[in-house]
Parts: sequence; C-alpha cells; structure tokens
Amino acid sequence: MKLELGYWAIRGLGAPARMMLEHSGVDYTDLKYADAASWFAVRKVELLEKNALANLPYVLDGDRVVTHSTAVYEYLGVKLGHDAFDDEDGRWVNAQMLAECYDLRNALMALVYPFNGVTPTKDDFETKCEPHLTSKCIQFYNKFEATLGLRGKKFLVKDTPSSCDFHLWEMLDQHEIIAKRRGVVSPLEQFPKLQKLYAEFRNLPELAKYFASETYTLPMNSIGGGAHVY
Ligand SMILES: N[C@@H](CCC(=O)N[C@@H](CS)C(=O)NCC(=O)O)C(=O)O
Repeated sequence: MKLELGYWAIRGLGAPARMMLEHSGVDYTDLKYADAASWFAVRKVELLEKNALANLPYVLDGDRVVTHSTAVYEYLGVKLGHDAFDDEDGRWVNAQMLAECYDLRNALMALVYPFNGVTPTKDDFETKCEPHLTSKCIQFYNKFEATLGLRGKKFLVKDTPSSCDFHLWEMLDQHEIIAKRRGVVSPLEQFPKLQKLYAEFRNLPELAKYFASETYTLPMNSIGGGAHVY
C-alpha cells in the first residue's frame, strides 16, 4: 500500500516530508488539504480512529498513522533509509538536530503569524525581520555550523541527507527568501559549511523534480491563517 502524506496546501511542516519522499523515489500520495472542512470534518475524523493525536502533517502507512512533524520525519527517515546510521551516535545527533530545527522554526513562526502577539501587523513583521536574520537566526546557524565542523561530514550527520537535513534545508531556504526579498545580506554569508550544505542539497539530482514542481512554489505559510507573507 502506498504511503500517504497529509498536510495543508502550503510548504510549512509538510515540505521536509515531501522532499524526503521525493528523494527516496518511493511511490506515495501527497494529500494537500485546500480547505479546513476537507481535513477537520472528513479525514481527521477517520484518522482519529487510528491515532488520537491525528494532526497535520501525518503519514499513513497501512494501518499506522504517525503525526507530529518531527516524528513524521523520523518515521520516513527510518522507512525510506535516510536514517540508516552507522552508529548510535548518528541516531542521537539526528534527533537533536531535528529538535534544534523545530526551535528555529518556532522562532520564525513567532514572527510570521500575528496571533503570537510579536508581530500583530505586517509593519511589525517587516520591522522585526532584519533583527531576526541578523541575531536570532544566527544563534541557531552558529550551532549548525559548529556541528558540521565537529562531524566533518557533508550534511549534519553523514555524507548523505538524514531526516534532520530536510528540515534544516527548508529553514535555510525560507530565511534566504526572506533576506533576498528585503535586500538584507544572506544570514548564510558568515557560515561557509552551512552555505555549502545549502547549495549541495539544492543540487541533489533526486530532488530536481521537486524543485521544478508546483509543490516547491506553494506559499511557505498559511495565508488563510493570517501569515505575514514573505
Ligand atoms: N507540533 C505539531 C504541530 C501540528 C500543527 O500545529 N499543525 C497545524 C499545521 S502546521 C494544523 O493546522 N493542524 C491541523 C489540526 O489541528 O488538526 C507538529 O510538529 O506537527
């Protein structure tokens, strides 16, 4: 039975999982919910019978529903082979990097959605983008750059992408887009190792189809949910 990935028709937390599926070459269904009713009133109700936490994103594998983005990425990583580590250390570095990426995402989401109270208006968002790019995000990039230095691999854990690299890349790309559109210097500029990872991942032949697809051009966050658009 084909794996089913479910998420809103945006990049958000769905993009890393979509890239993992594409990268593996497996046949899968990418359900992109375009409206609240099709998720909340229909599919969510069905999936709650299998997993009381059912949320977006989720992956359905036979009778098993896995939800919570980080668990979804780990599940796909194990299932599709991205997270085949040579040693225990790799497994735990990956788990920690996934958590770090989620923290970076939360720091960005605090700006992106007005309901967090940090950026009630679009002007607040515009004002706070630059300090985020030059300070907050740099604190995270420092840790990723240092990890690349400590491990000496092309990606955070090994020389091929593990699940954490898919979320990391999505975060790097969203920050690059924010910076470029505002004429702010790339936050990657002072991080040569991270910059190389960002470029090499973008050139992976397994992802060429994804980057050429409409899925890559979806809005990064929920416009209906009030997101300040990048
Ligand atoms: N911590 C969860 C957050 C899940 C979440 O908030 N999902 C949002 C989209 S990013 C949603 O709209 N979920 C639909 C629902 O509540 O059923 C994760 O990492 O997946």
